[in-house]
Amino acid sequence: MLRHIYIIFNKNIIFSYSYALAFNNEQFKNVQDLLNEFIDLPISNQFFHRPFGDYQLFYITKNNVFYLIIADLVDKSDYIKEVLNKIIKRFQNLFPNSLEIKEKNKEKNEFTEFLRKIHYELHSKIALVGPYGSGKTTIANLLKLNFEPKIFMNFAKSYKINIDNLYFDLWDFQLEDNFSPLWNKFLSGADLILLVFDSSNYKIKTLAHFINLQKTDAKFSKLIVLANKRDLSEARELKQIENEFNFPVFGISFKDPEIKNKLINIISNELKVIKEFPSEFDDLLKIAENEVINKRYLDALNHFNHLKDICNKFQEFIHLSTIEQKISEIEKLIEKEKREKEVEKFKIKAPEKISFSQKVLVKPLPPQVKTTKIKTSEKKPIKEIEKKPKKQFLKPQDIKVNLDTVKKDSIIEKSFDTLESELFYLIKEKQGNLSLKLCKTYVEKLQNKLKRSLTSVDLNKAAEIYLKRKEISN
Ligand SMILES: Nc1nc2c(ncn2[C@@H]2O[C@H](COP(=O)(O)OP(=O)(O)O)[C@@H](O)[C@H]2O)c(=O)[nH]1
Ligand SMILES: [Mg+2]
Repeated sequence: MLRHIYIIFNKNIIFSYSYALAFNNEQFKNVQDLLNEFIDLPISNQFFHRPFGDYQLFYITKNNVFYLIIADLVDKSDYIKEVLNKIIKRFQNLFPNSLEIKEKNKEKNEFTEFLRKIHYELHSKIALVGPYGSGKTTIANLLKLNFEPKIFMNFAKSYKINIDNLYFDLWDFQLEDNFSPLWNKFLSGADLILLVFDSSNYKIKTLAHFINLQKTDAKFSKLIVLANKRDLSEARELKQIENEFNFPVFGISFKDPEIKNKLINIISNELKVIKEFPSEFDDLLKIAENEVINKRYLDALNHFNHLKDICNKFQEFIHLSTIEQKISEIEKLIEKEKREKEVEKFKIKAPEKISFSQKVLVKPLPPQVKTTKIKTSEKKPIKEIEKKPKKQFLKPQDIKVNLDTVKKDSIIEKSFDTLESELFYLIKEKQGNLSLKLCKTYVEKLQNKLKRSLTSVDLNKAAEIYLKRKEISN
């Protein structure tokens, strides 16, 4: 059966669709690594196929767009190739420019609808197998939808059934012969085999025969064993039957009012059919993004982690990388906020008003001496041309401030009240720790040694030297 469809353009997944689970995130990264080489240097219009782990990869590049289908090992490349061609045709038709798939919602829905139909038309097969009288036809009648069954000569009938919104053909064997040679044909190409036996009356030899059929003629088909008629074999522990039979089994009974849901669940889990993707995903994404805008980073982180879990659960890798990137950005912002708060705590705040207890006398500066250029021809004594300078006053228009530079500088430069708090912050930034008091002593010693006021470069060096010494002493 089909599991995932990916459409990749310019190395980005521009569309993905999932029917059932296959690779988890880690495994999918390996798939991408494997295919990247091909995506980088594609051989256009050629269909490729290869097994990978428990599944198969089918892919082709057409008009620079890379199409990938992940399907089961049991699937045959002839019909998957046909499916792929149909998908490409419809995709090109709906989105002449590939990236339009991200914007054209109506067409995207049409495309998704078409992909559901593709699965329906594939007639993915589930085969009911087991001894005559074990309850196969009873199961088929319980699950079948109101469709005309298909009849295959005299030996098989198939019914449409629905498992978590996906359609399957459920095949029921019609002959009363446990060892008929037609069983091989009946099993062929099944995605899943349901081996049913009467838990109140069975022969190990007959069951071994059916298990053997699966091993030899349908080795890529999944197998579930159903111990039916548990109402008649209640007295025996299921474990006891399993041990005797040497196979894990699900006990079921038609006397159980929940039998239909129970059977659908067993089949759905085995095939890993994807339950409906949460419709609130897009809303949750918007909420999470809003939390970032409003700087509520912890809430944003919680939301994004929840979205990441949904993506992983549903293997929706198209969103996963952006969400992971968002999470790492938010984690950095949280870390930064934490650091800033810590520095804030240790910052020495300047008093709001500065008052002086003593009168401060300010001496005027000596008047500036104005000199005029002396022409060499006029050999007048210097003293003569020295005039007493006039008093000069600044007028408002003399003061020009370039607001742009003022703004830029104040953004770039961190303002620190004291040199020691700057040093404290620098050491903290380099993952070290030195108390403000010791920072002050350090700054004073340095000033004494250098006999000048310290620059940011000096402080940076001082922080580095301190950390290096600490590292050596450790
Ligand atoms: N007591 C009991 N009878 C069942 C159960 N399931 C099926 N049967 C009966 O077993 C008989 C054979 O079932 P059928 O579906 O025709 O078996 P098939 O030959 O494997 O298709 C029928 O009379 C069913 O009503 C069950 O869970 N409990
Ligand atoms: Mg029958």
